Amino acid sequence: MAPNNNQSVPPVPILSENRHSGIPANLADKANAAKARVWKNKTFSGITQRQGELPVLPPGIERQKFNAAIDELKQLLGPEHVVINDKPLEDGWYLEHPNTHDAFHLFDPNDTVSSAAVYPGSTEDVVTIVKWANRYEIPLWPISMGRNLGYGGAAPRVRGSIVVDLGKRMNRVLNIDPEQCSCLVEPGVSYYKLYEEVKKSGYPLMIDPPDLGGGSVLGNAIDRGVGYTPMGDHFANHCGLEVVTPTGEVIRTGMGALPGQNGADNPTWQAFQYGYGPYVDGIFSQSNFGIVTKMGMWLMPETESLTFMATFPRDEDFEDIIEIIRGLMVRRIMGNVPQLRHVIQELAVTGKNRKEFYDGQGQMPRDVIRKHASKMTCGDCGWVFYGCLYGTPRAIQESLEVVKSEFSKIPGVRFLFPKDVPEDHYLHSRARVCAGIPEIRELEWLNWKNNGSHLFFSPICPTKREDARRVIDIAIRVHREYGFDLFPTFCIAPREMHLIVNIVYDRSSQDEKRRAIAAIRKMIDECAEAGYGEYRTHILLADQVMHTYSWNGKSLLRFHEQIKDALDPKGILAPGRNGIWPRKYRGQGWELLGKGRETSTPEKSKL
Ligand code: EUG
Repeated sequence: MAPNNNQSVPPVPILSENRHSGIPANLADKANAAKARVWKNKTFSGITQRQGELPVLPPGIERQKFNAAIDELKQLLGPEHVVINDKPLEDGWYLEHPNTHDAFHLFDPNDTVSSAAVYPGSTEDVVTIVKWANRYEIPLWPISMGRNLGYGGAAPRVRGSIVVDLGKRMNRVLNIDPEQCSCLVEPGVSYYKLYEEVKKSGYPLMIDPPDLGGGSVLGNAIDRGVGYTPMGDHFANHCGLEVVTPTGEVIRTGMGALPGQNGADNPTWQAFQYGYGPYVDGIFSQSNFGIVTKMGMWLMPETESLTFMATFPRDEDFEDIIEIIRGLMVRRIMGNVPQLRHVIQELAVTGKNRKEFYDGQGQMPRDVIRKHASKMTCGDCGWVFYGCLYGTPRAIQESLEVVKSEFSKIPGVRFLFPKDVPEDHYLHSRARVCAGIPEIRELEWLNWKNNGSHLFFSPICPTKREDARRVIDIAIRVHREYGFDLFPTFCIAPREMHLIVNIVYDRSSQDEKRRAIAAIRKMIDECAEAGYGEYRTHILLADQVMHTYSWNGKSLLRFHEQIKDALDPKGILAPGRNGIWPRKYRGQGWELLGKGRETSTPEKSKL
């Protein structure tokens, strides 16, 4: 297909213009510029034509039955709220992401596609949809915002599932409580939107955004995503859920189960996480056990912060850096989620194509990275640390002294503060994220390749020198073998680290897609053998990851399956999500456990 570099780039949707998934007006210029850079690196249309009869049907559902079911759903919800997926598949971009398939496909884009999208406007609508799905045994795939890029986007694991797009019509911030420092949100509230609503409220509160602000606050928390302030563990800082179960009951967790006076919400729903009895919130995170329609989230009282960057000269400083960081973090001298990145990411986050640095095939050689880094703000170094200190100006200065003296044990360390770096340096964007202001900068890595797409490899390891070395060595070796540049980011907590490896590939290339998936499969296996597992993964790798959590003959997976079968006897809710399959799918080849086939669907299934 012809490149469309000369075409003008359509402007991004704006949040205030009634687009829940849009960009705030004040970030629109940045977003349009970022999009233009991506368009410059586009060498194919990003639109995939469809094959065969449409829409793609869910397994075991005949077309006549499907059409009758859809007619009924249209009657139940209003025809305008049910949309059949029968158009060409447009990959779009971050702000115009599709809810029809995975924009960053690893297989054929036609593989993990939905049959339709349905847009509920209320919890009652969600109940209606769930009961309808049980009647017809049609699988549902709920999404909040449907971003989750690098992990499958909005795509359903089972072809032909109906995407329940919660965010489009359920996107209100229902409450902000300035005394309890909390809020109550619906699935369609992005970090961009929550930030704007908090600002509008005038209350002195801060939110905790992840690297990109377009994701759903609710969706990110229940997928156990991470941000960078002291409240960076999003699931740990949620408080209270409203959930529609797979058979259409509505429950509220924690204190929400105790009715407030005269029918009001319970006044401690967003204040005390546990309520009474078993703490069930956990089973609605990274699962297919319920559809979360409301979530409470704690907010941080506004505070001063100082974001800084420290560069360490040698790649081999790595283990010593990790030890020092742990010491600072377990003592809570650093109380947020700092990042440690390899210097190559300073090149990538400029938004330039790798060709501008290096025009050879395979990995960019270390001396080429060095040559370019030497001319940049970071200078010739191995690792770059982005941290942030919080509190009163005095407390910040005191902590900074300790951080400086600890890091100075590594010869050649350099500290840089926002005032020291050019206006377009990434440190400023980091400082905003750490101060609770959602950003869009992190997307720049995608320009590394033409038609840049990414896949996250996200293992957890202890914040300790030997473990960190073992995990990074696996990533180094496998990336070398498969010819990908290695982009490691450690998101660090006191006791463990999330290593996020961003595999950037050209999605117009079958070969790159195959190598990306082969590389991640190998890293998952090798890490598991060494005792390290992923905290989150792409929908097509969920089975492999879930099966690495195999202690005592995979007894935990069997426990999940028991819960699944009890809660969802018809197996309608997000089959295969997080590697959990309903009974009727099990043992028929749905599980994607290793290399081999390049489709999500088994050849023979009795469904
Ligand atoms: C990032 C962090 C994540 C994740 C995906 C991306 C950040 C990349 C800590 O979790 O899951 C710079």
